[in-house]
Amino acid sequence: MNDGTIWLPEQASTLAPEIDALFYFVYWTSIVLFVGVVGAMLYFAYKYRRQHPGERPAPVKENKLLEISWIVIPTILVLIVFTWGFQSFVKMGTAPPNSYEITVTGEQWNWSFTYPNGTSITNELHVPVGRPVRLKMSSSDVIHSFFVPVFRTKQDVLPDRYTYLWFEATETGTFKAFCTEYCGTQHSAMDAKVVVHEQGDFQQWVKTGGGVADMPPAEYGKVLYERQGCNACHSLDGSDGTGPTWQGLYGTKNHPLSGGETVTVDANYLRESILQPGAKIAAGYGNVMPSNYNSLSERQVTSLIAFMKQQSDKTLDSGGAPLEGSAGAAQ
Ligand code: HEC
Ligand SMILES: [Cu+2]
Repeated sequence: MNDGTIWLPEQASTLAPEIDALFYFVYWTSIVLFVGVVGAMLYFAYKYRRQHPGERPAPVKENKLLEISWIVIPTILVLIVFTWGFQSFVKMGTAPPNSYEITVTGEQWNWSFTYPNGTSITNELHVPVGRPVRLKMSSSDVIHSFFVPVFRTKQDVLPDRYTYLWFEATETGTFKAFCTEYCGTQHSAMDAKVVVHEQGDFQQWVKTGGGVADMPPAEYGKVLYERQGCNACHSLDGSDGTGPTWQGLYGTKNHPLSGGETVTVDANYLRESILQPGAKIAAGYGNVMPSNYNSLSERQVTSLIAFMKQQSDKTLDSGGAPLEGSAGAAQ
């Protein structure tokens, strides 16, 4: 394994050594040329400096060999870089036919990943080691760009069309992916964890819907709170964010809404707030909660509510309790 250098991070994909080799070819060629050109310049400046006020330099005559070599050598260098780079470029653009496909959606300011069996997760890309993986990517708002430095792959993610990126991981471990297209206020926070598993562990992970198939609702709700990105806007410790905190939320009577009326925060209110965030707006907040959570499964919504309930010391006598233990399909 290559631990990385001051210029490049460690290599964790089959493409990485090739990309790095080209980078270092350009890098060392540049150093040699820089030292040669600047060295010659300094030497000549010294050697041919004016020795006395009346000195007139002799006229410079052409030198065929010198002139041909400064045309031919750079041309060869440029052609090497072009051919080499073009080969890698074509390779990066052509996923092997046996690739495992994962659907990626970029959205201000989260990445979500969906697997062939419906397992989906936010801000965590889980992949198998030693198997080509192809990402089928699109954006639900502006242009984003998916970049995994240790894999040396980067591709723009556009609204209204699919773009693709593939890699084959060579190392298990946890790495980082970034958004590399400025996409708004929280662009710099739009990153994701890339977890490379052994093949068997990966199969198991996907089969259990990301390791959550048998989790009790409140525990699964906690996982969803992070995976679905609720934590970007809702705190658990009472601090204010883009959205209201969940601390002590469940069971609140006379919870104020933006129109001046109030509600009792029971499971049905929470459910509606998740599935149709625009229906009732909490007083003091904007209508900015994403509306795409209406695609959450029944089990996911129930689990989120169970988790919110756990974050509160209040209870409701009737009608409000989420259905405990209603573990539905694995998702
Ligand atoms: C981009 C920020 C953002 C994200 C992400 C987000 N929310 Fe919200 N949420 C808000 C805002 C802002 C409000 C207050 C306005 C409103 O009621 O729609 C809100 C309100 C709510 C409410 C009602 C709270 C109250 O005090 O009335 C619930 C419940 C809720 N969100 C659940 C969720 C869940 C569950 C998730 C993750 C699956 C989530 N939210 C993700 C911004 C967000
Ligand atoms: Cu982005």
